[in-house]
Amino acid sequence: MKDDTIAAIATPLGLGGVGIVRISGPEARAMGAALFDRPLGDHRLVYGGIHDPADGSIIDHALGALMLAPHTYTGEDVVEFQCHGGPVVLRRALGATLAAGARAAEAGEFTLRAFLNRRLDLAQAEAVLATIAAQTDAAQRLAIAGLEGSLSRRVGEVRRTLLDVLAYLSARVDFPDDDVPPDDIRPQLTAAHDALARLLAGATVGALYREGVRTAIVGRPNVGKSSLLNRMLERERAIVTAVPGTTRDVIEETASVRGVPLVLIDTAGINEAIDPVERLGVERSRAALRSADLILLVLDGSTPLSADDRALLEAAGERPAIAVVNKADLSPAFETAALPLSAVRVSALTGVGMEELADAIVARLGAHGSGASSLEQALMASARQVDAIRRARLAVEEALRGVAAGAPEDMAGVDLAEAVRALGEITGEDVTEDLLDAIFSRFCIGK
Ligand SMILES: Nc1nc2c(ncn2[C@@H]2O[C@H](COP(=O)(O)OP(=O)(O)OP(=O)(O)O)[C@@H](O)[C@H]2O)c(=O)[nH]1
Ligand SMILES: [Mg+2]
Repeated sequence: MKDDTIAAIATPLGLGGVGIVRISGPEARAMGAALFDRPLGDHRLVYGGIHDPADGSIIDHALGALMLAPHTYTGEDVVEFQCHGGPVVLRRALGATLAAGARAAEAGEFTLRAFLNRRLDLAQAEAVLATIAAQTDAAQRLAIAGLEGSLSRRVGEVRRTLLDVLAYLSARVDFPDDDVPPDDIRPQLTAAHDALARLLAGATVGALYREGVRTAIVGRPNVGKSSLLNRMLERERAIVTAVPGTTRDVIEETASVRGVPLVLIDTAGINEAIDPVERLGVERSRAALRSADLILLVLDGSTPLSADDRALLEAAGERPAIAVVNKADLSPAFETAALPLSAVRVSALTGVGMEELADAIVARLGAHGSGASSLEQALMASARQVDAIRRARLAVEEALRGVAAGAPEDMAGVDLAEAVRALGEITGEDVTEDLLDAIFSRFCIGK
């Protein structure tokens, strides 16, 4: 654990009403006192001037706050200066703290210290990141639940159950005679397994909210892909014209569908393009079709299916896809029932069918029910956390199989220890330096 004093600008570097310089560590109090011309009071805001220690000139008029350990974000003494929110002011104020002996903080270092000082567990620290990164209301609500410990609590319960079983198993090994009566560990293991399966389901839904769903809008030229994008964004983002081949490059924008952030990727219409620019665009839409998490295959419902449409339907059939049969305001030229994908009739022009499309998307993603009820089961979890839960569940499954097959009890112990370790990676009881680096380097500087 580093015990030096760190400082950073904690607010974004632009023009703003207020910008904050944050100092944390054993010397924070002394440094704050050296830079500020009024005495700082614990958990009080004091108005005063920040001085340049080099020449004594005044850098800014600011509010200074001293927060004494342990009741601070990092668990250390913290000083914050609320300056005027300009990049030059803030750089000079930060420079003064560095001149006074602070070290420039690395990305996520304040939150890392909060974790190391047990102000937060690891799952909560990751929830801090998710709270900042949240792109929709629903994602942000999930992240705050995580910050309040929803994931930690549920993972912790399972971990404790498994530790109890492990304790029992090692007692049986150490005192093989009558002291510890034989007990059936299967009910506890089954309960743990079911709890992990529920966690995994919730985390999988949560991951959708957190990471967003990369959604490619594909189809042949002029079927209304860009119109659909604009309709889903509720603004005129992409150019729409009656000329086929309007969209030539890939456009990416995030829309919220029942609270799930969809990263919509509008692409060039797919056909056998001759024009080299158009052909490049077509290549990109093919790539999007292959790599997206979800495909919205747009068809023009007012004209019969073409060979291009059929080829696309076939390609999309192997991927998570929905057929969006557009131009429902015109008279239909084919039946949707015959399509090989689940299909929704919409009109990007009038907005008809957009609710049904949202239902179909949410159902397709497995985020069942209305936004609210799927949110109740959802847990904000990162890919790393989902992976750890999955490993724990596999290990418990393995232990159950062994017990059922009559394997010696201490064999189950090996699997259970593995499960306990995987769960400990989530809350932070079992983490390596590398893992911490990987997690906290994704934070911004000053957090
Ligand atoms: N009647 C009707 N026309 C539509 C609808 N959606 C789009 N259009 C029209 O279809 C034409 C093509 O729309 P775009 O959204 O540019 O189609 P696109 O698929 O993005 O076309 P490219 O970018 O050229 O591949 C425009 O004239 C739109 O006004 C709809 O629901 N109903
Ligand atoms: Mg277009």
